[in-house]
Amino acid sequence: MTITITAFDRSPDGGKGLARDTRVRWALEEVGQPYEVRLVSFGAMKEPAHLALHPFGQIPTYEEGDLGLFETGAIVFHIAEHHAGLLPDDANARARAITWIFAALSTVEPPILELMTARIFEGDKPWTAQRMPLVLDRVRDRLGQLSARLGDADWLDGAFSAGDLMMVSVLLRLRASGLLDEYPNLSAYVARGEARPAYKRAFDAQLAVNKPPAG
Ligand SMILES: N[C@@H](CCC(=O)N[C@@H](CS)C(=O)NCC(=O)O)C(=O)O
Repeated sequence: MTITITAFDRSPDGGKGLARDTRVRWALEEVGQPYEVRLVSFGAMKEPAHLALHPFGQIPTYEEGDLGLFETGAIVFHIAEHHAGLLPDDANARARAITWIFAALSTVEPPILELMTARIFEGDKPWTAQRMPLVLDRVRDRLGQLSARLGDADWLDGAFSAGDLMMVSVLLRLRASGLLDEYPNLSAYVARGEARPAYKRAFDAQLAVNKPPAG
């Protein structure tokens, strides 16, 4: 059955791979599943046809036969459950890998998104300068804890898993801030993720859509 995902017809990041279709592409590349991409504009995302698939009018979505999914956590989990390569066979190790998907999305990503919001959407507000140290502290708290847990391991719990895929995807959003560089083991962890051939294929596929025109 054909898998179709949605992505921005033009990502606001200009192809840096930060739009969330990249993590879904990455998961599909890791498990070797071909997929098609339907590109949608910001306008089309708020139209009834897309809202029927994604109640919040966002990308990415995932369609396969009768199944329609939204939320990258659910999509990556679904891919990992149905294809070998992203979750260990051992039941406990599998549960722990799934836990890292949740941790990435519900514990690590929120303060990072808060930082993005403060910088990008609220940068011109009079209270931002006062708020920023608090926002940065919250990100550093999480990074410090994650860094301590990772230690000198390559991945969060044994072999690379969907949990690492999600955590690396979330951390990549910090690259431009320089904050990751304060935690060399996390920087190296993210670099290991980016070095995976499947990540590179996913990144290149989104770049082909979003690359700014030459000149
Ligand atoms: N929690 C959602 C977030 C989805 C999301 O924020 N998508 C962004 C692109 S990365 C989007 O569609 N933004 C446009 C909008 O919200 O109007 C997920 O993980 O799938």
